[in-house]
Amino acid sequence: MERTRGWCAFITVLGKRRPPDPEELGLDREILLRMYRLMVLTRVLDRYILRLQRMGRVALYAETMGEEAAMVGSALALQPEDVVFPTYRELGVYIARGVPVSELLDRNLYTVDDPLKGHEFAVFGDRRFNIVPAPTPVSTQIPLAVGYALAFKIRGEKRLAVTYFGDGATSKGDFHEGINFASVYKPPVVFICLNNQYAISTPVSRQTGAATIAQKAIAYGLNGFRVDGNDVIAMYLVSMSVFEKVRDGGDPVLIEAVTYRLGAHTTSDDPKRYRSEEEVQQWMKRDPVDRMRAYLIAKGVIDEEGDNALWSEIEALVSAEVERALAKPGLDPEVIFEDVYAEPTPQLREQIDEFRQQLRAEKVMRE
Ligand SMILES: Cc1ncc(C[n+]2csc(CCOP(=O)(O)OP(=O)(O)O)c2C)c(N)n1
Repeated sequence: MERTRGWCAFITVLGKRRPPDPEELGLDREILLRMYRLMVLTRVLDRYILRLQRMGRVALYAETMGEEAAMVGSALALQPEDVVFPTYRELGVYIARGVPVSELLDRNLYTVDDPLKGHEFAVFGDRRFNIVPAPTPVSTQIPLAVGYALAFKIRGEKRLAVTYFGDGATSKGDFHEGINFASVYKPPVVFICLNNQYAISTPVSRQTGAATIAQKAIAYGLNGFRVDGNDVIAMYLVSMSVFEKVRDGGDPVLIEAVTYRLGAHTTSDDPKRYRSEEEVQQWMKRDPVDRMRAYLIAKGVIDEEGDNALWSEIEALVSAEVERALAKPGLDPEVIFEDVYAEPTPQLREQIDEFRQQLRAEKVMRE
């Protein structure tokens, strides 16, 4: 990896040249298979949640398909004590952090075991995994991550705050305020922009006049790296190197992962209205899961039979978890009032009473 001040480095491990052997990359079979397994798990779960939304069981879902490598590769390079500030789309990050599939389904299906008790659009957050719940407003997690990192620095803790965000978020003040603050106080924070080419219908060419997102770091006196975000190995190696340096007191860094959202923005979106099928097909050829499979087969890490067995195993695992989650009762509607105030305010008590009356009236009407 080239670490140049004032320029972004282009990294393609699996580019046109001969793909390097795992040994040349310093990676063993175990870590390569782990990356692949987590990407496959993310893909299969993502497809299941999408189908559950279409069945009317999930309220709203932001698809991950196409961005698995950028998410899994970077998150696998983190330490458990590092704190992650994701967006609503980072299913691959949650999975790589070790969040069980069952909890992700409880969250999306709002079952009785939903860790966030039905609050908010289906995003995950949990202290056990050092994941801060993703906000719905775009980019507000960025300054929070910087503040968290500053606290680590003041306390002398060797931990990172890592924030994920999209290309669209880089047009918001929060991004500029966060990265500017980080450039002055230099806390241990890493900014990861998942440049999936679109912010809903706005293409990245209408988002910024700059040639890259990575180069925005330069204006703040920081390093920016532009990485092939559909190459899980490149994402992992760059993240490992960057995280290690920042953890050891190096300056904050911006990583731009160049990738593509193969699915819709959310289940409320119709991407056919703003991008061509031809464009999607071009990116399908760079599908990160297919690329990793091709690499592992070419290098003899896995064979066709082993690959089929892995997909079947993961399909069976996710399908069993989906069945279990669907069989669970839903949340008590009243939990929506919990966990906001330690003691409900008088206005909230009034609303709870009104809500109970309404539920009773609905019950009577049903009977
Ligand atoms: C402050 C704010 N403005 C607008 C929206 C509506 N909105 C939701 S997601 C989104 C696009 C975000 O795009 P990007 O940051 O590129 O991330 P992506 O969804 O592509 O992963 C917008 C405009 C919002 N949630 N918050």
